[in-house]
Amino acid sequence: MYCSCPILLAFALVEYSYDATKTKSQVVQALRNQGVPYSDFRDWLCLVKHQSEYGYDVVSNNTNGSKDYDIFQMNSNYFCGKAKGTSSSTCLRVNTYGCAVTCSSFTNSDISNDANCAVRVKSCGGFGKWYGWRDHCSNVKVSEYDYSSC
Ligand SMILES: [Ca+2]
Repeated sequence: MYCSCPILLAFALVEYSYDATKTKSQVVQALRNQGVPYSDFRDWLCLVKHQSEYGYDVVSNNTNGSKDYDIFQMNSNYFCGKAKGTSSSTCLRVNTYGCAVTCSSFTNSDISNDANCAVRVKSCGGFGKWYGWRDHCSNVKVSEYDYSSC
Protein backbone atom coordinates (compact mmCIF):
# COMPACT_ATOMS: atom_id res chain seq x y z
CA MET A 1 0.00 0.00 0.00
CA TYR A 2 2.77 2.38 0.96
CA CYS A 3 4.54 1.94 -2.33
CA SER A 4 1.51 2.75 -4.49
CA CYS A 5 1.21 6.37 -3.26
CA PRO A 6 3.94 7.91 -5.40
CA ILE A 7 2.51 6.16 -8.45
CA LEU A 8 -0.97 7.52 -7.78
CA LEU A 9 0.42 11.01 -7.33
CA ALA A 10 2.25 10.77 -10.64
CA PHE A 11 -0.95 9.76 -12.39
CA ALA A 12 -2.87 12.55 -10.73
CA LEU A 13 -0.39 15.16 -11.88
CA VAL A 14 -0.40 13.93 -15.45
CA GLU A 15 -4.17 13.87 -15.56
CA TYR A 16 -4.44 17.32 -14.01
CA SER A 17 -2.09 18.75 -16.57
CA TYR A 18 -4.04 17.12 -19.40
CA ASP A 19 -7.44 18.17 -18.08
CA ALA A 20 -6.46 21.79 -17.55
CA THR A 21 -5.73 22.46 -21.19
CA LYS A 22 -7.92 22.64 -24.26
CA THR A 23 -7.00 21.34 -27.67
CA LYS A 24 -6.60 23.63 -30.63
CA SER A 25 -9.84 22.25 -32.07
CA GLN A 26 -11.74 22.89 -28.85
CA VAL A 27 -10.62 26.51 -28.94
CA VAL A 28 -11.57 26.81 -32.61
CA GLN A 29 -15.01 25.33 -31.88
CA ALA A 30 -15.61 27.75 -28.99
CA LEU A 31 -14.65 30.67 -31.21
CA ARG A 32 -16.76 29.40 -34.12
CA ASN A 33 -19.74 29.34 -31.76
CA GLN A 34 -19.15 33.05 -31.18
CA GLY A 35 -19.21 33.80 -34.90
CA VAL A 36 -15.48 34.35 -35.35
CA PRO A 37 -14.58 34.54 -39.06
CA TYR A 38 -12.10 32.04 -40.49
CA SER A 39 -9.68 34.82 -41.27
CA ASP A 40 -9.19 35.42 -37.54
CA PHE A 41 -8.54 31.87 -36.32
CA ARG A 42 -4.76 31.93 -36.72
CA ASP A 43 -4.54 35.13 -34.71
CA TRP A 44 -6.71 33.63 -31.99
CA LEU A 45 -4.70 30.41 -31.81
CA CYS A 46 -1.44 32.33 -31.66
CA LEU A 47 -2.89 34.56 -28.95
CA VAL A 48 -4.03 31.58 -26.84
CA LYS A 49 -0.72 29.82 -27.33
CA HIS A 50 1.26 32.79 -26.03
CA GLN A 51 -1.16 33.95 -23.35
CA SER A 52 -1.89 30.63 -21.65
CA GLU A 53 -0.44 27.69 -23.61
CA TYR A 54 -4.08 26.51 -23.96
CA GLY A 55 -4.50 26.32 -20.16
CA TYR A 56 -8.06 27.19 -19.22
CA ASP A 57 -7.41 27.52 -15.46
CA VAL A 58 -4.32 29.73 -15.66
CA VAL A 59 -4.30 32.67 -13.24
CA SER A 60 -1.37 35.07 -13.57
CA ASN A 61 -0.39 37.79 -11.11
CA ASN A 62 0.55 41.16 -12.57
CA THR A 63 2.87 43.68 -10.92
CA ASN A 64 0.02 46.19 -10.55
CA GLY A 65 -1.94 43.76 -8.39
CA SER A 66 -4.39 42.71 -11.08
CA LYS A 67 -4.71 39.15 -12.28
CA ASP A 68 -5.15 37.60 -15.69
CA TYR A 69 -7.58 34.71 -15.94
CA ASP A 70 -8.18 31.76 -18.19
CA ILE A 71 -7.22 30.57 -21.63
CA PHE A 72 -7.43 34.14 -22.96
CA GLN A 73 -5.87 35.74 -19.84
CA MET A 74 -8.61 38.29 -19.21
CA ASN A 75 -7.42 41.08 -16.91
CA SER A 76 -9.30 41.59 -13.65
CA ASN A 77 -8.91 45.38 -13.84
CA TYR A 78 -10.92 45.52 -17.03
CA PHE A 79 -12.78 42.40 -18.00
CA CYS A 80 -14.12 40.54 -15.00
CA GLY A 81 -15.42 41.12 -11.51
CA LYS A 82 -16.81 44.51 -12.47
CA ALA A 83 -20.23 46.00 -11.89
CA LYS A 84 -22.65 45.46 -14.72
CA GLY A 85 -22.90 48.51 -16.97
CA THR A 86 -26.08 49.81 -18.52
CA SER A 87 -24.69 51.90 -21.36
CA SER A 88 -26.37 51.27 -24.69
CA SER A 89 -22.98 51.27 -26.41
CA THR A 90 -21.70 47.70 -26.51
CA CYS A 91 -18.04 48.71 -26.68
CA LEU A 92 -18.33 51.32 -23.96
CA ARG A 93 -19.86 48.63 -21.77
CA VAL A 94 -17.18 46.07 -22.57
CA ASN A 95 -14.30 48.51 -22.15
CA THR A 96 -15.68 50.03 -18.94
CA TYR A 97 -17.34 47.13 -17.16
CA GLY A 98 -15.84 44.13 -18.89
CA CYS A 99 -18.00 41.09 -19.33
CA ALA A 100 -19.84 41.45 -16.03
CA VAL A 101 -18.95 38.02 -14.72
CA THR A 102 -16.97 36.82 -11.77
CA CYS A 103 -13.32 36.25 -12.57
CA SER A 104 -13.52 32.71 -11.24
CA SER A 105 -16.09 31.80 -13.90
CA PHE A 106 -13.31 32.19 -16.44
CA THR A 107 -11.20 29.40 -15.03
CA ASN A 108 -13.61 26.47 -15.21
CA SER A 109 -13.42 23.94 -18.03
CA ASP A 110 -16.30 25.49 -20.00
CA ILE A 111 -14.63 28.11 -22.18
CA SER A 112 -17.79 29.32 -23.93
CA ASN A 113 -18.24 32.39 -21.68
CA ASP A 114 -14.51 33.07 -21.94
CA ALA A 115 -14.68 32.98 -25.74
CA ASN A 116 -17.77 35.17 -25.72
CA CYS A 117 -15.97 37.80 -23.63
CA ALA A 118 -12.72 37.60 -25.58
CA VAL A 119 -14.50 38.02 -28.91
CA ARG A 120 -16.30 41.09 -27.60
CA VAL A 121 -13.05 42.55 -26.29
CA LYS A 122 -11.39 41.92 -29.64
CA SER A 123 -14.24 43.44 -31.63
CA CYS A 124 -14.07 46.57 -29.48
CA GLY A 125 -10.29 46.94 -29.19
CA GLY A 126 -8.60 44.57 -31.60
CA PHE A 127 -6.06 41.82 -30.94
CA GLY A 128 -3.65 44.51 -29.71
CA LYS A 129 -5.44 44.37 -26.35
CA TRP A 130 -3.32 41.27 -25.63
CA TYR A 131 0.43 41.58 -25.11
CA GLY A 132 0.83 37.95 -26.14
CA TRP A 133 -0.58 38.77 -29.54
CA ARG A 134 1.32 42.06 -29.86
CA ASP A 135 4.65 40.46 -28.98
CA HIS A 136 4.41 37.16 -30.85
CA CYS A 137 1.73 37.07 -33.50
CA SER A 138 2.86 39.33 -36.30
CA ASN A 139 3.44 36.24 -38.45
CA VAL A 140 0.62 33.79 -37.91
CA LYS A 141 1.17 31.93 -41.17
CA VAL A 142 3.27 29.17 -39.58
CA SER A 143 1.77 25.67 -39.60
CA GLU A 144 1.50 25.61 -35.82
CA TYR A 145 -1.64 27.70 -36.13
CA ASP A 146 -3.22 25.67 -38.89
CA TYR A 147 -6.80 24.79 -37.90
CA SER A 148 -7.96 23.01 -41.06
CA SER A 149 -8.28 19.65 -39.26
CA CYS A 150 -10.56 21.07 -36.59
CA1 LIG B 1 -15.39 29.54 -18.27
